[in-house]
Amino acid sequence: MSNLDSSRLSPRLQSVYQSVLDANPGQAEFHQAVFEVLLTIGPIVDRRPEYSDLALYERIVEPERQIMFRVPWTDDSGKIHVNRGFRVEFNSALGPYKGGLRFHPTVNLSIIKFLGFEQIFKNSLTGLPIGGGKGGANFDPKGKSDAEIMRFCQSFMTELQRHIGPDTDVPAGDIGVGGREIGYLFGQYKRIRNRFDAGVLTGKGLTWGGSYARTEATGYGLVYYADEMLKARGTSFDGKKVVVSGSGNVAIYAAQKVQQLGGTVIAVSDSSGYVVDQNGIDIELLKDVKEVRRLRVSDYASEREGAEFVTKGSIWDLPCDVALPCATQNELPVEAAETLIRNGVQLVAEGANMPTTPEAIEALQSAGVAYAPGKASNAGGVATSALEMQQNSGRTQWSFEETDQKLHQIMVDIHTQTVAAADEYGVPGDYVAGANLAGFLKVADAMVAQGLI
Ligand code: NDP
Ligand code: 2IT
Repeated sequence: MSNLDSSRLSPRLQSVYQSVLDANPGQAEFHQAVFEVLLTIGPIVDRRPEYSDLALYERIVEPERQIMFRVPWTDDSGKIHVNRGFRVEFNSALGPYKGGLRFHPTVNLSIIKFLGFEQIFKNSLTGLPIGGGKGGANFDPKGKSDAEIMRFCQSFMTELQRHIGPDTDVPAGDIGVGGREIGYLFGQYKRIRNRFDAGVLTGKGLTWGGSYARTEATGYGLVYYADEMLKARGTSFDGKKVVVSGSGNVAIYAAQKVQQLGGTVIAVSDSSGYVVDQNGIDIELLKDVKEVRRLRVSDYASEREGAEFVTKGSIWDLPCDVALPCATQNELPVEAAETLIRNGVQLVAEGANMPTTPEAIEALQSAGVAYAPGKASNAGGVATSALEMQQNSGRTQWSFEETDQKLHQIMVDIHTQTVAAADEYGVPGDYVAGANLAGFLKVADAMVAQGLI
């Protein structure tokens, strides 16, 4: 990919990137995530010469530990299947490794490493004491019975339990892992370890250690962040047409918060197509279709008058003021960015991790579109996970309102921090650089203070 050309990096960082390419052949997503960070932290190299002397850059791109394991399980007919499980414990400078688990057939080491790498800087931006990690399996939950999901989760945790703990590594959900899976995972951990370690997983049920507002947190946090960006441009969500890709946990609660703030969400999607509903998505129906009945957006369309299910083209073909990609990596390529720009989009904020390709980011930024990278704008989920850990440590539970208020304040603070870092380093308005610079500096300084680790 031409714009991952290392000659664009600061000379000191070119060799770092080359060694990442050499040591991790074929890991395209991991290369992409590392390149984006190295591209934007160039100004630090001269200002902080000690980082070079201490091989800080070389150390931060190498995970502290990578675990891969066999996950055997039987389906309802008794047939045996084998999947591959992962946990990448990337960086513990700021706290226990923290990050979600993804169950999706596309999962591989490159994807888990890109997610774990981004998680380091995202978690740093939250201001809370959490390091970075990620895990998952190449397991496809689609079409599986509850009993099959449970047996898979139990087998996965039978190995994972020896690597995690409330002060060591604290997994949570991501694609394909929600409340149901966290329940089965927690049950198996408790059974093997004989410990009710509430703080070992986040995203738990509300009666057994979960936090209010964790389910809503990533989507709500995304919209709180985007709202700050709009405010900075003298506008708001009121009256805006909004397109949200995906229809999972992040997308549903992003759509709900947009509509609470006066915007209209005209479309959501899944991997088979998108649904257009010019009257505004009916959130209760969407939740019923996706969360309760575990159906598809095509089922939403067939149950909602005036809604249309589309399989041709892309959701980004729809004219809108705000676009919120909330499905998966590289789902918004440069062609889509160009269409959005032509149609007058004002803001793109990422709910998913790395949904916008490098070329698309450049196109949006050069066209003057306000663009927020996921590691800033989707940090509300992991931030609320850290709030869940705080509640677990205190053996207490806060109200929805109190937790949501803390989440809102954290997103406002991340916005302020990213804007300030971009200003300080001479790239005002560049949220990518702002997020990477602010996130990186805190982790790097902690690593310096902790010696050669
Ligand atoms: P869910 O599993 O709840 O939903 C995922 C949604 O994205 C589904 O609509 C799914 O459609 C769609 N999707 C997934 N993979 C693909 C693909 N390869 N192509 C097209 N569509 C796809 O996951 P979440 O909502 O939790 O996660 C969405 C994104 O947000 C991910 O990038 C995740 O890393 C990120 N994120 C999640 C956080 C959280 O707290 N959950 C926190 C921060 C970021 P289909 O059903 O057809 O597969
Ligand atoms: O990408 C993410 O930040 C998440 N999937 C949430 C991680 C967490 O630990 O809550």
